[in-house]
Amino acid sequence: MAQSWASFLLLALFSSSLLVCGSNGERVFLYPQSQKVSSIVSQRYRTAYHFQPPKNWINDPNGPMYYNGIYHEFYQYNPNGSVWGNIVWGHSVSTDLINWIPLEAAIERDTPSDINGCWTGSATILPGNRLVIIYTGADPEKRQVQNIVVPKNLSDPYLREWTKAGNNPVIQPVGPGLNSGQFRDPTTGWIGPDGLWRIAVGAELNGDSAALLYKSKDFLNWTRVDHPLYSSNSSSMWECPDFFAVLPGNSGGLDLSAAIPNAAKHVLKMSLDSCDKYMIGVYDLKSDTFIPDTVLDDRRLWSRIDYGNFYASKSFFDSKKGRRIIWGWTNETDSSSDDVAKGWAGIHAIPRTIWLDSHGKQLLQWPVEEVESLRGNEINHQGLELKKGGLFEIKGADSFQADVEIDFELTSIDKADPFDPSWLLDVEKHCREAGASVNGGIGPFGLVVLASDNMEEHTAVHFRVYKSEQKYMILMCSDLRSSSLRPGLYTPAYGGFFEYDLEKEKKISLRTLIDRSAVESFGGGGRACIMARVYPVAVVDGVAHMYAFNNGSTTVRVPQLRAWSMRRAQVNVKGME
Ligand code: DQQ
Repeated sequence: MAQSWASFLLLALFSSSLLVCGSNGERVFLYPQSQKVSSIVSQRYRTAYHFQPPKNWINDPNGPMYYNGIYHEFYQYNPNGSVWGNIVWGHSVSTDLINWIPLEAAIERDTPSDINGCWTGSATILPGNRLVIIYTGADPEKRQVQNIVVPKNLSDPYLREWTKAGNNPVIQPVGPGLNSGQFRDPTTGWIGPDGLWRIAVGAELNGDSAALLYKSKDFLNWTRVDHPLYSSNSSSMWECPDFFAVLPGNSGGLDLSAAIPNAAKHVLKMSLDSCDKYMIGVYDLKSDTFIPDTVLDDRRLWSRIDYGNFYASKSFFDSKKGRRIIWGWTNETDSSSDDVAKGWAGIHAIPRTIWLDSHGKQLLQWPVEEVESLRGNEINHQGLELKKGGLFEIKGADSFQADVEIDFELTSIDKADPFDPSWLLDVEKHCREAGASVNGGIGPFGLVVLASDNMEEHTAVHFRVYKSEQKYMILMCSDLRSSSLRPGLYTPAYGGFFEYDLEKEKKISLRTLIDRSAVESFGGGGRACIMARVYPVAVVDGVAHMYAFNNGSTTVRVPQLRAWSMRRAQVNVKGME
């Protein structure tokens, strides 16, 4: 049943494209000039169930919330084009987090305190079900200030219109050590034991990165606390801080403004280096500071929310289902001129439930259950075995729009190769070296998606198992290097490691959501997530193949493989409003 991976590589060698060694010894594909490369403008790259506006540029998710029965998603939006600029707050509403109704922009650049941009911010539900949004404005001098808006008409279920506070900006970029051009992205508010509201704002403070702490009685008049919530000299600025509480081993969410159980931990998420990182620790009420459980000076070692293309994320407590949900922005990885030609750029990842593992060390994420409403017929295979070189084609689902769940069970863990901690400093480099066709003791095994007939184009999402002293470390890679024959794309081999109790668990799961140009993967039950964008050209006009594979020496069983075609969601379809 399973074919060999090697036979496909041979086919690729003798097909219209040519696999050769690059100057650094890497394997690269050359393809004849005559090969037709489809235009990037094709609607085939536009996602069918990820969040995006009808057109133009989108970046950070802003102020996500559930309020009076409606989910709101705001977003950084350029009303004039498909590159970053002229930023206002786009606005959409939903009852299920998957189908969205587009509305008029909620916050526009029409006052001195936001004339140069209405940047990222957060929503807070105040006692008495009152609602407030605090966001960053870029003022005429391009200083960053914090502004307030409130709904104009609370009887409008969609909250279409918003009124700016008369005393905006409510926070000026002043105070010792503060860089007025690096002071933005206020968090959702929370109440301290003194009954005062608190928010954190991302900043550069004396050259260090900081989540600055502000206090207020009424959410309108704010005072900077004399110390930050947390700061670090390992980096120089944090964008989009997010601060929330989680209970170890409990997938339910917590509302930061409600009573927080003693056993809870706190999470500080920060956006830097084009990725979202986090620390787990405690919020010390006495000192009003966040104290991380572990402090790592080298920020390359900080935990990641996602190892791929996922930035500026923001979470909220969903009181409808008692869970915490995180949204992140995923950029295009084509060129700006491609985006201008397409007329759109940027999507949001599928909203994910986020919680803390029972050891209190690692955040886990899983696509919200509502996305399963898009699943069509189920393809189900059980009891497969993938020997070394094994390749099993998954047929019968729409390979451009699919949800695939595979459990991999190891027949032995004896052959795990030794783990080298230096790989943690540059996991992408390790994913490049230990690619999908490079044999290991256990792995690589995983999933190949959007593969052309002869594999000259494909995206591989795979695992390898390493033994590290008393524990096992799992490498998860999402390798985009062969995802497209089109030149000029950003095609890294993303990767991350997670610890796993293999003796207890035995199985390693992979879930991948394929949505035309999005490949969003969740490994080990959500311990490692990798969001990626791909623009295949050889498969778009034809058939794309999808395979489970194993190129490791240890045979891998697949007790269960399920795949579904995914229906198109109603995402901001014009005329719905
Ligand atoms: N995007 C916003 C800023 C934020 C950045 C501007 C992060 O507020 O720091 O569009 O992507």
